[in-house]
Amino acid sequence: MADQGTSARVGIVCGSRSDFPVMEKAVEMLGRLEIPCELHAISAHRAPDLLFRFVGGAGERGICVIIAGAGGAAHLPGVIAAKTILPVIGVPIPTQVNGGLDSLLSIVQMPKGIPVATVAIGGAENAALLAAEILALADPALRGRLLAFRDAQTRSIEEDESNANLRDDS
Ligand code: RP5
Repeated sequence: MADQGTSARVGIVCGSRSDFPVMEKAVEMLGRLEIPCELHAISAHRAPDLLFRFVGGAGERGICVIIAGAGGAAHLPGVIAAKTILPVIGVPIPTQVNGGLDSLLSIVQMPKGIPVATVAIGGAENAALLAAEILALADPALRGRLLAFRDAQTRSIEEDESNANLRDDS
């Protein structure tokens, strides 16, 4: 478990430490937005009791949103969603056999009544941004940081484009 402090607002869970390279992109994005988070590897299949203990205590510990990444038979986000009404965002982990399409279909096909908001295959940054947008509904300072992130993103594309135009002219 990686822990960025005791006041984590986002819990990031993945099915295996082999998912860390993808899920660390969410940790990085949340750090950039100054949102404390935790990163855990708790398999729904290999350690279900530990997972249920984590989910059961998450809200009381101050976690507001859970990001769950899993690959293959990717049941982790759905199982977490079954045990909490905290918003759950699923990240399909790329796999060697099917490129992550298996993970995507496994995570996105939730039965009605138990939602998981699913991002693109490997889309951990967007999972972090979506978690930030949820938190920003009740956090004006975070809303400001998100708007600044969007502005910087747009400016960077505009600058690249204007530099490319300069090169075309030469
Ligand atoms: C899933 O199985 C994990 O989320 C991971 O993506 C995949 C493979 O896990 P390891 O065999 O690498 O531990 O549960």
